[in-house]
Amino acid sequence: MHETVLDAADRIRRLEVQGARNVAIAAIKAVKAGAKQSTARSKGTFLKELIEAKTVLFASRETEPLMRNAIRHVVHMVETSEEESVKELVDVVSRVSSQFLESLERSKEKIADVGSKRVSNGSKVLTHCHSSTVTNILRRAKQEGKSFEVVCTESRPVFQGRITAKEMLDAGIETTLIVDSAVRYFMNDVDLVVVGADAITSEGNVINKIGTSMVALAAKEARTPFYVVSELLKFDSLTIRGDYETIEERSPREVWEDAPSGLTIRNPAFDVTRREFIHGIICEEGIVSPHSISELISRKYPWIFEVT
Ligand code: RUB
Repeated sequence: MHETVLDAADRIRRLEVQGARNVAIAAIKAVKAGAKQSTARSKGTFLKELIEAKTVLFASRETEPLMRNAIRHVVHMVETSEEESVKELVDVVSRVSSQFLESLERSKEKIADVGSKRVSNGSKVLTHCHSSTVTNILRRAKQEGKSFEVVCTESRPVFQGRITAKEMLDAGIETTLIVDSAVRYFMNDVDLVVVGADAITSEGNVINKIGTSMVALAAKEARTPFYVVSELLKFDSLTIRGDYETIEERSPREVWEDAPSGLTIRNPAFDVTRREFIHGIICEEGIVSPHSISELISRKYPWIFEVT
């Protein structure tokens, strides 16, 4: 196994790289760099190395379909390539990876074009955790000259909300940080909730940082619009076949480093927000209903249902 891949998997596991997009980007760059270091002499050995890289990266974080879709796509393109020489196959990995990264970048900008329109002047926007797609929308709205405030949750146990808060302050946006349990307390002051996504299921439910479903509940009670921003490629195609998205459970030490012995600590990283709580999914195709997400994905990315 190439060091580059092991190192990327390790950084992803330790949350040095966080957020679904960044995880997928780091993984695909590692696959690309790993392929360049390959000493394989045949297509078979090269593919074996790629599959090993896929296994290690998939295991680094369980609830990351964008990363899985990216890597599956690259592997599939190599498998179905007519090229036989390793040198040519390395070029295939390189080209397909770069195209994937470019299309991710385009999606991010399209999402910002659409999402920033929902941020109105003088409004207050609440977000949970740190989503680079959400912060990109908010930065865009600011660049468009809008004046608005952001409220971010700290996002226990590892405080990704602080990343959001710093990014917002750097963008010159008035920002308030709250503890996660204060969401309902502030919900009536908020005009809009925008959160990211790690996974979208075939039923249109969304999986995001633990606590997102409670934010959605509070938003529904207060009649505050709740939007999810996500690239369509966060769709988990296995959910259409009946599989459940696995929810990653992280170390109890993240919650309490020197907890008393005998105490059970549970630390799920994500939860499921059901589609009836979601006003819309802001994606590269515009704002869509979670009900129509499967159909849209099968039209835009049919390959997603074919690769395993
Ligand atoms: C991050 C998180 C983010 C999504 C979307 O969790 O839940 O909301 O990953 O992020 P963690 P992005 O910090 O555990 O990875 O929009 O950047 O893909």
